Amino acid sequence: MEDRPARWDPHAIERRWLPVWDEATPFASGLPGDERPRKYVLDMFPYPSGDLHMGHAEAYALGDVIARYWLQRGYDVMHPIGWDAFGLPAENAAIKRGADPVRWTYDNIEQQKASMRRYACAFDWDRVLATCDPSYYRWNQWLFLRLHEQGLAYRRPSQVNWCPNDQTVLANEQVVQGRCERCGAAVTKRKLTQWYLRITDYADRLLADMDQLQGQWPDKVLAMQRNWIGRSTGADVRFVLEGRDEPVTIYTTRPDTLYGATFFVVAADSDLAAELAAQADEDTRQAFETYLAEVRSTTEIERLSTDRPKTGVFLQTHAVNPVNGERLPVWAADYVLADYGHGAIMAVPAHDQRDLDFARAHDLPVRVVVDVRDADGEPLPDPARSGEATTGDGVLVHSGDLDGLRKAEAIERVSARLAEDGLGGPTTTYRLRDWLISRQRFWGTPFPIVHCPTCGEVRVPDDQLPVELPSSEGLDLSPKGRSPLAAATDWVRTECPSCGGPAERDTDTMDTFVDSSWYFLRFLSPQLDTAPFDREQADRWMPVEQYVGGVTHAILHLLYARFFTKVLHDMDMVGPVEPFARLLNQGMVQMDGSAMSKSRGNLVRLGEQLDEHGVDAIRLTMVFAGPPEDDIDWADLSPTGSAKFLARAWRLAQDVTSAPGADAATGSVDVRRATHRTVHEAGQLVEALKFNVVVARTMELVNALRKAVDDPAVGPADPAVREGVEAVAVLLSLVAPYTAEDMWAALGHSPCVARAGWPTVDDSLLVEDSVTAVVQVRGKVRDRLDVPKDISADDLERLALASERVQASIGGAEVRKVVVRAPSLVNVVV
Ligand code: ANZ
Ligand code: ZN
Repeated sequence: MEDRPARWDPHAIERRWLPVWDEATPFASGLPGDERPRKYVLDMFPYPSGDLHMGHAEAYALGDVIARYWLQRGYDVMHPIGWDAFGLPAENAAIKRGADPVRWTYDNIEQQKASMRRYACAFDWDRVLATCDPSYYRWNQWLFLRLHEQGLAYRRPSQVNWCPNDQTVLANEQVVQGRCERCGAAVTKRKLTQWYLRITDYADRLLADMDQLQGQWPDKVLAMQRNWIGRSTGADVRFVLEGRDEPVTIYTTRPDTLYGATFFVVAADSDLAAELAAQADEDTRQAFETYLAEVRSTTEIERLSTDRPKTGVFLQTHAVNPVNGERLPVWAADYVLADYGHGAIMAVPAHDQRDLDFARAHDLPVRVVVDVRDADGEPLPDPARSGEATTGDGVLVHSGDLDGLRKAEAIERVSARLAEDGLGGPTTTYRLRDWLISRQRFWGTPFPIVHCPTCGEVRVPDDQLPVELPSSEGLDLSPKGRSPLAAATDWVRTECPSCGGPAERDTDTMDTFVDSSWYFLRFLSPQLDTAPFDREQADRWMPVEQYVGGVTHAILHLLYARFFTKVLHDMDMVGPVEPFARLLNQGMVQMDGSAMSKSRGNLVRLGEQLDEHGVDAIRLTMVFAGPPEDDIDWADLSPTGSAKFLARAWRLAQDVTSAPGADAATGSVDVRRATHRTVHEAGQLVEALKFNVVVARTMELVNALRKAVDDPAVGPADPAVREGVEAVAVLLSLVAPYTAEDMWAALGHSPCVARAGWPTVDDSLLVEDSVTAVVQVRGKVRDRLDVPKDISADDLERLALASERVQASIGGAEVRKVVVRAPSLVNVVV
C-alpha cells in the first residue's frame, strides 16, 4: 500500500498528476473508430503576447467546465487550442528591441503552452496551430484566391483611416472615437489602393441568419451585430442639378417628406462636392477649399454628433425637386457623410433635427409637411420657432395629392410613384462597408498576388503556395507608410505566373482578422496539406457547439467568421451557414474596480497566484466568483476559502473506508438522496451555463457527506458515503482537476477521473416524497402536517380534522365546510 499524504498539498498533487495525464492524453478527440456522439467546444484562441494572465485563467477555467462536462457525459469532445500569432506586438518588439518576430512569437507560444499545461486545460494537444506558420497561412492565401476568383476580393483606391503613429491603415472597426484602437493616436485620412473583401454582398444573410442564434447568443451581441450591419429601408430619389447632365441620387428614409425639402446637401469630402465647387466662382472655390481642409481633420463621430454647430458652404447651384420643380440651394457640409447612402441628401428641416439646425444656422426656410400631434391631439409647436424638428407619425399637409395620408401610406405611395416615373424608388441601405484587409506591415500573411506590367493583377497559382514571408533580417520594419516588405527587393522581384516576364509581388499583408475567420475549421484537420480543412470532418463536427470568449470580439471577429462560413458554405465546403451555435461571453477580471494593467499598478500575476494557492484553488475561485458572464473583481475573491473547501473535499476521500464497488443501495437513503439530487441538478446547471451554482451545490454535498461520515449512525464505511464522495470527485473534475484526480486515486480508482463518466442518477431518489400541508381554521394557519406527496383529498381531510391543534381551535363550533387542495392546503370553515 502506497503512503498517503496527511494533508491536501496542491503542489504535490500537481507534480504527481501532470506526468500521468501527459501519458494518458484524456482529451484526445476524433480518434479513428470512436463512435461516441461529438461535441465541439471552443475557446477563442489567444494572442501570444506574453505569459497567460488572469483573464485567460478565467476564460479557460470556464471553457474547461463545458468541455470536461460533455466528456463525462460520454461525448467525443473536441476542445482545441492554437495561437492567433500574426500582428503588431511581434513587429513592435522587433522594432524596439531588434527581436526576430518569428523567434519572439514562438517563444511566447511555448511559454503560454507550458502555463496551459500546468493550469490543466483540457485541450487536445494534437490539434495545436499557429496562424503565423506557413502551413496555416498558406490556406489563408488559398482562400483569398478563391474569393478573388469570385470577385469577393478586390482592390480599389479609397480614402482610408490612417494611423500616423503606427503608419498603417485601420479598418473602421479599429477606429474608436476617432482614435487608433491600438495606440490612441488621432486617426487621419489618406488615399491608398487597398484590398477589400466584399462582405456587403452578405449583409442581408448576416442579418437574416441571426434568427438561428436568437436565445443561443447573448442578446447584447446580436444587437451589436445588427447595429453594425445597420440595415435601413427608405427610397432613392433622383434630383437634376442645374448645369450638370447626370442627375444626383439621394437616399432618404422619409420620402413622404419630399414636399418639405428646402435645400440640398452634398458631403463636403465627396467627389461631387469637389466637382460642383470647381464650377463655382473663385470666392466659393476658395471658401470650399478652406472648409474641406477643416473637414478632413474631423472624425466621423464628431461629424455625426448633433450638438455641433452646423457648418457648410453654399455651392452657387441648385437642385430641382422632382415632385414639384422647386429649386433647392445646394450646400457642401460635413454632417453628410461621403460613404453612406449616396453622399448627398435632400434636407427637410421641419422633420429632421440636423437639417433644422443647419437651416437655422444659415437662414434657410423650414416647411412643415407632416402634421404631428401630441398625446392630447394638439399640434406640436412650429419647428422653425421651437428649434425642435417633429419626427413622429402624422398626416401629410402641403404635399400635393399626398395630403391627408398618414406617414406610412405616404412613404409607400411616393416610393411606388418614383419607381414608375424612373425617378428612384424603394431601396435598402447598410452601414456595413466592405472589409478593408490590406495592412502595410511585415508580420502578416502576404497577398498571393503578383503585379505584372503586361498582365496586371495576377493570382499566384495554388501549387506555388505558400508565398512565404522573407526573413526579417536586415529589413527595416519601422513604419514608413508603405509596407516593410517593399524593401525586401529580392523577395518582391519575381516572375509573372502568367507571361513569365518580370513582375512584382504585392507587398501588403492581410488583416489578422482574416486568420481568425476560419481557424475553427482548421482545427478539424490541422495537418491536412491538400486543403484548408476536410469536408468530412466539417460535417462531423460543425457547427461549434459552444464558443467561449471575451465580449471585446462581439462585433468584428464574430461578423467576419460568420461571413467566411457563409462564403465557404456557398463554395460547398461546409454545411452550416453559422459557425457558432452557442456563445458565452465571459466577464472581465478586474482588480479594485478597474481593468488590470501594469501602468495602473493593479496587475495580479497569474503565476504568483498559482504558486501561492495552487492551480485548483485559482480555477475554483474563477468559476465560483459569479455567473460566468459577469465581471469579477479579484479583490473581492478568496482563493484561500477555495483552498479550504478543496482540502475538506479531499479529506473526505481519505476517510472513506468501504471498498470500491460497494453496493450503495445498501447504504443510507438520505445520503443517497443528497448525492443524486446534486448530480442531477449539476448537470442541468452546467447546461444552463450556471457554473458558479454547480460549485455551490458541490459544497453543500461535501458538507452533507462530512456530517454523514461523522455521524455514528452512518459513518465512513457506509457505501452511500462512498457513492457520494465519488460523485464529488467527478463534479470537482470539471473545476479542480488535480484534487479530483487525487480523490479518485484515494478512492481506489485508476486515472483519469476526467473520463470516469457522469454518475447515473436514480430518478426514484429525486422524488420529494413528503410535503407540508397547511391547515387553516377561520382563515388562520393552525397546523402544518407532513404528508405523502400523493395523498388523496379524503385522507388529507381526515388527517387535518384529527389534528389536536385544529380540534382545539374549532372548539365547539359547527364545521360548515372543509375545502381541500391536496397535498398542500386544508381550509376549515366554521
Ligand atoms: C430626408 C429626411 C427627412 C430624412 C426626414 C430623415 C428625416 P438612417 O436611418 O440612419 O439610414 N442621410 C442620408 N444619407 C446621409 C449621409 N450620407 N450622411 C448623413 N445623413 C444622411 O438615415 C437615413 C437618413 O439620414 C436619410 O433620410 C437622410 O435624411 C440622412 F424628416 O432624408 B433623410
Ligand atoms: Zn505578366
